[in-house]
Amino acid sequence: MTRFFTLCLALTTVVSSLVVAQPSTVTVGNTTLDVRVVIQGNNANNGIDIPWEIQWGPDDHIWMTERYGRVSRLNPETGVRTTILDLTSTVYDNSESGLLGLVLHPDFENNPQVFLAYTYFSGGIKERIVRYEYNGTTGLLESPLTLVEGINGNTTHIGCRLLILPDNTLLATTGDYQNQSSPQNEGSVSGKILRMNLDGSIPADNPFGPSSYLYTIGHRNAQGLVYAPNGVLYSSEHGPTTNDEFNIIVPGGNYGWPDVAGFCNTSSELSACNSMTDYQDPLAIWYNSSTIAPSDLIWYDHPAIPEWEGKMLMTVLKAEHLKVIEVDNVDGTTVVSQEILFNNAHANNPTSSFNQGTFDRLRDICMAPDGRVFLATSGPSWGTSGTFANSIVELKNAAYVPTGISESALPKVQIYPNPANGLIRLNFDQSHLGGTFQIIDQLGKVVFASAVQQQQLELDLTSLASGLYMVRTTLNEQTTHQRLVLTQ
Ligand SMILES: [Ca+2]
Ligand SMILES: [Ca+2]
Ligand SMILES: [Ca+2]
Repeated sequence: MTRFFTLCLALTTVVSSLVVAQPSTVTVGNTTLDVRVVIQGNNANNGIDIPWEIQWGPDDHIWMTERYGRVSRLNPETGVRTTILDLTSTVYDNSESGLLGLVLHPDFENNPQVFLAYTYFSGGIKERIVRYEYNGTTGLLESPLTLVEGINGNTTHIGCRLLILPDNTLLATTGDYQNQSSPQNEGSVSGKILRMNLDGSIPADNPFGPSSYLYTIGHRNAQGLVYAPNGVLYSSEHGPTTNDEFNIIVPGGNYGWPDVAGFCNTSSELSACNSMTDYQDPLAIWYNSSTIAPSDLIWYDHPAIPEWEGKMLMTVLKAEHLKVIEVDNVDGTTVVSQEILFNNAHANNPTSSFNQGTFDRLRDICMAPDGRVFLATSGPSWGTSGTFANSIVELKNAAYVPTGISESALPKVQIYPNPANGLIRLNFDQSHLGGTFQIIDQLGKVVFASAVQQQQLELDLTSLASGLYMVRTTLNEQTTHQRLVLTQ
């Protein structure tokens, strides 16, 4: 018994030493943001392993990859994480490789598809891009369709950021896989950004021809992509020992690597980039004396945190900060301001301060439709799983009051019973008459819609699957939402 307690004490000590204390608030300009840890742990069993991609889904959950091979839906309110795909036996997970990119179909309600990028081993380290179907009944990713595979990989320099453009084509970054002859070789898909249709076929208008996946060439290892509301596609890219890059991605562009690093500004670089077709210089570089390791990019387009509205937010690994990037509002082709947040030491000395960030290494970011921001953190060091704490952290301006349409102006609908086993009665307020109501499933799909013509309505919903639904009532552009739980 004594040995048992000793063991428990030892385990408790090890685990608690890996749990990182986050501040309860952080300040951004005049705005105070509340900090809340949604989930934290140092391995897959006690929380989360290294989270690589987080994206907000239409089900108001965070969809997340962990590098060792798990895909999850994370409830951002409760921290409950649900595995929707276990790829641990398929993924090759070593150093920076593993299960990395994830993106949801932009019209997820009608096309519940999830795209993943990961490394696997087949006569060498390779990379694969796969499409899955999300089954809302089983809560699992099913029916994988391989879009592209056999892309040369390595334990580092493997890209894997995914983005879907407004024309419903999928972009995937690939790294040079430590092979510097690949990025300028148009016969290789490594060191590139690839563009494909959502079934893996090649778009007819691809810039290197209808039989080439290539969208842009000359990349070392780009791991940030955002399509901004100004119609410009921005990218972050890891540089070698200096010269991390912030680029505008144009189809057919050559981004210079390995002949040009950062700006084309040395004599050998100038002769190289002058001989390239459609060479593209970066908008900004970080820094001349070291690298910062830039990662995910989002465009923050919400008034909840006014200091960030209309700017890009970029997570930074090595230099442990969140970078706020503002571009001009004419055509978005120049950087007009940059700010380093959550690492005062680095902000005061951007060329030499590391490992002093408030949240440690910041790998990924997403935002909720109400303006909250979520960060994926990965400990204080570049290392393997199990050696540091990872977390998903919420940043929220609690003082923000939404303006415009008032949610509370419309009275609630009474729903009986709730939870229900299929038969429900809705009691509408007199003021609802003439409006409409909808029942919406977890994927945002409208499963029932009707006008409000009478105050009491009985509905038979036994044909719907068990689960959480939303009853949405709308009148004169005012809307109210209520939860409905079906337990069939
Ligand atoms: Ca993200
Ligand atoms: Ca470049
Ligand atoms: Ca240079």
